[in-house]
Amino acid sequence: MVPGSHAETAGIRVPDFPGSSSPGGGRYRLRVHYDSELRNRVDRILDATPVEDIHTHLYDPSFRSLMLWGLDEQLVYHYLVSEAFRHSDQPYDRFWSASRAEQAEFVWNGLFVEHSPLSEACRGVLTTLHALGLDPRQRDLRSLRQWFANQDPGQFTDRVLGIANVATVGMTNSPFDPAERPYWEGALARDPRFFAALRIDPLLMSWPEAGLQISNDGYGVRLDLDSGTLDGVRRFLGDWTRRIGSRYCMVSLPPGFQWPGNTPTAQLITGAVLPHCRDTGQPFAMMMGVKRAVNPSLRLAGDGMGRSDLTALENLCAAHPENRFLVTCLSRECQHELVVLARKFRNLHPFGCWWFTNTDQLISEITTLRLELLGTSFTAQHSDSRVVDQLIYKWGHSRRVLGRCLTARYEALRSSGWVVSDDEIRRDAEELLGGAFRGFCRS
Ligand code: HDL
Ligand code: ZN
Repeated sequence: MVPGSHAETAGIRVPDFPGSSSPGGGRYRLRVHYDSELRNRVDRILDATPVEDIHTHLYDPSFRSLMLWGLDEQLVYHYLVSEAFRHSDQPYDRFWSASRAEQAEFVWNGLFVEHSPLSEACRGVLTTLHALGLDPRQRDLRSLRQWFANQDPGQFTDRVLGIANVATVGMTNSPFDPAERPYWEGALARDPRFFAALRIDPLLMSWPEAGLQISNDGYGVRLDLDSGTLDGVRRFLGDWTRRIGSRYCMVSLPPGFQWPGNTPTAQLITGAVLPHCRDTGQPFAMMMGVKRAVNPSLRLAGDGMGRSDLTALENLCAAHPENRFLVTCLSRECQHELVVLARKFRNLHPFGCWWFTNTDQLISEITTLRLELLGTSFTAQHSDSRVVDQLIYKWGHSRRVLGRCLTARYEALRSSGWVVSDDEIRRDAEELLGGAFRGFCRS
């Protein structure tokens, strides 16, 4: 029994086998202590470990109108919109033509007043309000809104980053987004806590339309993907990488993505994106398994998922050992295969519990899978936040699940005679919450 712990001992009886050596001879008994003292140490260290949030849809405050924050924005988060429609026969268009405040009330009434807010995204709103010192039990949206109305966006952002202990935020920056592009063409007083990531879905998923835009930008690309066009795309990627100071480039891919292949997606990856990443020394991030617009009436909330064929990933990692791949999968069924591929290819770095896998149960399952097969050579989570406030709950919830998973591994180590120090727990936490990513990016 570890001194000072309130451990129940759950012995796992191990059948005697010849040659099993154990203290004092006789039956070797694997004894796993469940120890709240260790769990408290792990949680305390995780809370004190600043996070590098490597993928979000947040913008630094200098992007003004693009930065989303506040209760109404939390409530109209697309995760909650799709959940709210499950309790309503209201025509979709009536919701989309309503004001932000009316949309927020629709969600609030449907998911928080008329039903218990049991989902992860619902609980997230409550965790965030609670951490900000607000009490939602009055069910009084008006008074809650009044509090947010009195906040300054910049100070609010500082407060949220402090509560969530998030040191850096990876943005999603698309040169194909007409709302964002003007900010990059003007003068920006960047917030150093927010780093850029070049998002290239239109390039890879909507050729030749994207080719037309790149051609209009003066890169001399043609619609067929000959060497001149691929060189023009590389120059486009290089110029935007320098312009925004991007740390990696990213794409989300449908379940049917194949590589190698003669699709524009496969040809552009081979002939432009991977050479660009080698030129810049940057990883290529692939988010695999999204089915866009499964229900178009739900707009951003209408995307679905499917199981990806990770043979494409295996082929990419094997054919391009000099490229590095950051990968997350949307399908629960892909997680084990992704981890096994990461054991085979050191140029593959799994990250996060993306979107529909971002639930306590699946974060726990995926994180345990990764710890038990990869140690700490992965990035445990990214928040995918769209509203600044969400950093509080996305990281609060994920730290607790990570704490549970890590504690279980340390308890298993102790039962095998290995006791970790606080410094070692701190080192592991730093790796899992951004250090492994920085090492993988060589940055
Ligand atoms: O493609 C992506 O980056 C996804 O994260 C989508 O933006 C999705 O809408 C989302 O926000 N998931 O969390
Ligand atoms: Zn995202």
